[in-house]
Amino acid sequence: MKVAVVGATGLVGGEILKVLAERDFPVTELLLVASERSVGKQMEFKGKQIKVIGMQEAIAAAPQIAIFSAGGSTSTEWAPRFAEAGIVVVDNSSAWRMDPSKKLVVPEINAKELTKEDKIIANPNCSTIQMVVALNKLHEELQAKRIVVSTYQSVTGTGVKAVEQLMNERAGKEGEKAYPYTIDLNVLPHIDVFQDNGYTKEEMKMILETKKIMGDDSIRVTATAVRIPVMGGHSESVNVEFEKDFTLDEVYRILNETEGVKVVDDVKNLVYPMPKDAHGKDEVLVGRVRLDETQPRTLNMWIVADNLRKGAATNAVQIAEYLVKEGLV
Ligand code: A2P
Ligand code: 11C
Repeated sequence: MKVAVVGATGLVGGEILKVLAERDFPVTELLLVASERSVGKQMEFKGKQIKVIGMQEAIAAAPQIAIFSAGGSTSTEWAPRFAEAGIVVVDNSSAWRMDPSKKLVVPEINAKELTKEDKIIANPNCSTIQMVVALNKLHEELQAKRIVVSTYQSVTGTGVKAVEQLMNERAGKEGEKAYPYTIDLNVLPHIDVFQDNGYTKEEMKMILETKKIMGDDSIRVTATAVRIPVMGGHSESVNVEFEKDFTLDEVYRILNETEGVKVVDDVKNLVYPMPKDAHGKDEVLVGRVRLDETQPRTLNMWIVADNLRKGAATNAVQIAEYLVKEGLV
């Protein structure tokens, strides 16, 4: 496969290169693509130096697959141009996710929906991916009615500039700011832009994308998305009410059978998921599983994953792997 990584110089782009190499994705030629600012820069893939190219040059080189992680406006402008040239785009941005004509894919859940007609495939938001990976099988067996989620999100979700802001603040240095306030030793109840309804766009992504991926509009979802001065992964406190009755043993059985989930839950020995442990891993870690004692058929759980891996790069590469395996590209 001739593969292009668009946004190769970014945080997610770098992780995509790592994941392609680790999983031995069948790459015959790799095109590293970024903005004009980076054209000519050298980057390494599997021990080889590769020169970064621009968008037009990438289309002319005719890759079969392009994995985009260069922000929404770049995707809005360029993904259709790649698709028109016959290149299948797996897009990490929010540009196409809620477009009814585009599939929003978490391979463990709904890759089967993909066909040869899908030329732009959307990769969900990181905080949505880890939640639906943990909840989908529970939903299939117990029918989720309502989900209340609060997130604790790593600065890596914002990109290179935010990591630099945190590091500069820690070192007492001046520098560019990715956030409107200090992030070190602080918490910002604000991720992405505020909408007219008072929610942020990140919160609305979790609400809308969850229903689309699970293919069920009847699930009620509400979210509060929060940025914390942490690297390595996003954490989520999730309260979920089900239609059907269950025991905690059944919940553990379902979670243990869920593809992509690792149960990390032994509070007697102080074992629970933390971003530090999720960092660099592809699994979604689930712990602190317990009954909500205030109402029946309701569960509390704590879900942690590396937002740059399963939340972005790994999920996108898994979509590409599925396309190759099923001969859709
Ligand atoms: P560049 O490094 O040349 O700016 P992050 O979110 O981690 O900051 O990364 C964003 C990625 O998207 C980078 O690789 C960046 O390239 C790329 N990018 C930003 N704008 C464009 C654009 N207009 N065309 C192509 N790539 C872009
Ligand atoms: C964050 N979830 O942590 C965001 C990053 O829509 O793909 C990913 C934004 C997106 O800030």
